[in-house]
Amino acid sequence: MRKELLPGRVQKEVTYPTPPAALTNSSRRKFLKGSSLFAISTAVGAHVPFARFFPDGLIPVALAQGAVDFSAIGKNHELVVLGDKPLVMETPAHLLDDDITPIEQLFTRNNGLPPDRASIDVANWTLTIDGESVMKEVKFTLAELKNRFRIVTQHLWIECAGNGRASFYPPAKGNQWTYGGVGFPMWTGVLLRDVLKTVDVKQDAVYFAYYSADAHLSGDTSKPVISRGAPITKARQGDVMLAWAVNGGDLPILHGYPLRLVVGGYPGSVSGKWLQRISIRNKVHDGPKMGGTDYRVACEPIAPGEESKNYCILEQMPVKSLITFPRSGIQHEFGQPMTVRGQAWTGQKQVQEVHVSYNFGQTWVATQLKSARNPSGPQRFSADLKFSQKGYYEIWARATDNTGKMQPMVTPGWNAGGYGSNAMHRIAVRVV
Ligand SMILES: Nc1nc2c(c(=O)[nH]1)N[C@H]1C(S)=C(S)[C@@H](COP(=O)(O)O)O[C@H]1N2
Ligand SMILES: [Mo]
Repeated sequence: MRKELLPGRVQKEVTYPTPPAALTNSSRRKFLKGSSLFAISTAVGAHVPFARFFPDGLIPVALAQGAVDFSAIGKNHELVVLGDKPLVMETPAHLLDDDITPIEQLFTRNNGLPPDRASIDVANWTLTIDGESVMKEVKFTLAELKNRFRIVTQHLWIECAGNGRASFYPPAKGNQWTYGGVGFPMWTGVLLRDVLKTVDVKQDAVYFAYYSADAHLSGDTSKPVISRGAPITKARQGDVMLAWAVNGGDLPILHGYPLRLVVGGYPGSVSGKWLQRISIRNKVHDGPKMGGTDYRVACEPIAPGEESKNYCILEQMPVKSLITFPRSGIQHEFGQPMTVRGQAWTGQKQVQEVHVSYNFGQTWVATQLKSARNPSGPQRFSADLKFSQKGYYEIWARATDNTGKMQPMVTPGWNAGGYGSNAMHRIAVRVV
């Protein structure tokens, strides 16, 4: 059993059933067939409210949790599994308290199946640069990338555009990310702009797009699962990397071994993993996950639940922050100052300030905010809070970027895909 104090929703401690440590294949298969209230309840070891509303075959999160062997994939077992096929896991806020997120704590977002690590021949892995807007296709081996270009190491946050989706109402379809679809690792590689300088790019270039080695859930690799990109002007900036290492080691297979894009400030979906090809396009890229409601939001504001006539591609991510210490639910000794810290980031130039409140937003305390190690890097904030009486408190954090935009209290801009939620993070503490 684990006990937790959650902000707002509950005023006293609630107890959740512990998910089963592991679920055998046969019990899982049985569950998938049965999917009855009884089957679900026995599988998670507790009564599941509203189980009758589960569509057939949908695995509740507690079951997916049991379906993942965390140590086999090199992941911290506290990551929360949002789906196991494809594998999607988010990081609880307190596991993002390191300046540089340890790789075993980085969230994972797969759209299909990663290539088999054993099948990857690194010595012969090539990156092809092609497309309507290059005069001549060019290929680079990994060794050529490493030898011919300046190697850089940069601290760049990566955030899934759907991070925060769970807060939309009416609910938005897709992985129900809460706050942890973000991480702050250190990437090593070369700059895409340096590589493009050696390629004959035509004047009419509009967009760059990636193609990768992952497969559809069926195993089909004949067409891409996801192939996204960004305006060519972005490719010319210093925060777009072709990375082969993270936190000083090879990329783990889950995170794109042996090569991936890391596009600073943009939705994580642009940071293509298992990178094989970059196409320089003479139009906005039209690969899978570039159209419909994928990574696109209403151009003009719509009411929640409404349909939009015009969709615009989500580019720079909005300003955001996360309280990474203390952990929600802790008890704090009265009379002692409480250190609050976190991470803040923005798709704009930089985060200008972060404030915290412990009285539901009635007053705000300016935090000490560090500058980023490099452009598009995350920034740490911290503050010491003093409480004048014992009791239940919520700590809220609110970041403001260099354009003057600040995080809203509630989820802004409802959109069908549930993208770009940057509502403030809140934690609950009890001062005793
Ligand atoms: N080839 C490929 N690249 C991909 C994806 C994918 O499914 N296939 N997922 C994207 C999405 S939606 C996100 S949010 C990030 C997640 O990166 P991570 O799993 O390393 O944290 O990878 C992006 N790159
Ligand atoms: Mo994503």
